[in-house]
Amino acid sequence: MRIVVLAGGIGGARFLRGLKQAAPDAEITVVGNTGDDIHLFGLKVCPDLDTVMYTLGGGIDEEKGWGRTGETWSVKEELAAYGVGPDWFGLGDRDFATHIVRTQMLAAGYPLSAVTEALCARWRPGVRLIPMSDDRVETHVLIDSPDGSGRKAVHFQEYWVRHRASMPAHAVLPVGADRAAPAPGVLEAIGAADVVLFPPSNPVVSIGTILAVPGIREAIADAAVPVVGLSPVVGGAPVRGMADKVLAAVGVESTAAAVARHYGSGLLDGWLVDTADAASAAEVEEAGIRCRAVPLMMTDTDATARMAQEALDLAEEVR
Ligand code: GDP
Ligand code: FO1
Ligand code: CA
Repeated sequence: MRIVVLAGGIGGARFLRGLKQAAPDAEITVVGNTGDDIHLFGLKVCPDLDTVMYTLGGGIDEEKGWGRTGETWSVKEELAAYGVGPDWFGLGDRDFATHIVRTQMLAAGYPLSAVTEALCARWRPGVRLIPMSDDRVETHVLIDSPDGSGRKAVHFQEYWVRHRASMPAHAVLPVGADRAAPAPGVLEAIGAADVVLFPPSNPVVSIGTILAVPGIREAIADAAVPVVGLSPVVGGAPVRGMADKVLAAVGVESTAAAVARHYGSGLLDGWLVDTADAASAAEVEEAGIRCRAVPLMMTDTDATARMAQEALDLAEEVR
């Protein structure tokens, strides 16, 4: 079975670990979000691609959900000693190696998709990881200027990590998306898929950004195969992180049903909500999307595998 998964970082990566266990013989292609990418210290950092690669390759810092396990911070300390910032983004010594190799290969002319393939040759994630685009896309967020002089756009990472999304986001801007092309293999993988899954990733800055690349949303909408998603919102709040802030920016309520309606029946054939939100299944069905209420907490790989199996079962039901 060929499965295509649109993934952001932590939520998508953890879901993929369960999917691999639920469907060990499936050929899984992951279309990774690159809107979180940031250039720091002359290096290109790809947080969501690295989180998927490290998580599935066994190198992730499990507690944080990002970065490398067994990390040290000497380079970060030395940069701070030079007064060279930013100091709010935690890049560890092991992680720096990934960004050095990536930047070196990009400078040699390799596209990001080829670089990602080369990095995955070491990590062997057990899925094919393709960036959504080889073109530069960076999500920015419109906030009120702290000095009250109006509004300004800051890089997503500055909003998310430096400011911990502590202020309202007035708009989320995937800069460059409109001029970006799907990376080689993305449209082909979607066209050849037996099922497309939207994991419980951030609907705005992870899956939304991937769908903002011209051609990708259309390919999925046109795909004559089931598209099934899992809600990242349970009981009226994101399970983890601040997705509610960016959902509000795009006028979407933080409920499982609102997220399903946001994707729409033009994209989604099926939607899994947590048992806590079973009452909202009727609302999702009214939107023309088949809905099931199942446990959606990724407490461990077995629980996640059960969620993934539920999604695959729902796909067969709507096929
Ligand atoms: P990020 O790029 O690191 O933010 O990761 P993703 O965008 O891939 O996923 C983040 C989303 O995962 C958050 O909005 C969370 O609500 C969601 N999430 C995290 N853990 C769980 C879980 O156990 N169950 C569900 N349903 N969603 C989760
Ligand atoms: N997230 C944080 O909350 N704090 C950090 O210092 C941080 C550093 C970091 C370094 C490399 C990397 O690949 C990811 C990193 N993340 C960090 C996660 C990153 O900000 C993710 O993009 C967000 O968590 C949401 O996608
Ligand atoms: Ca992300």
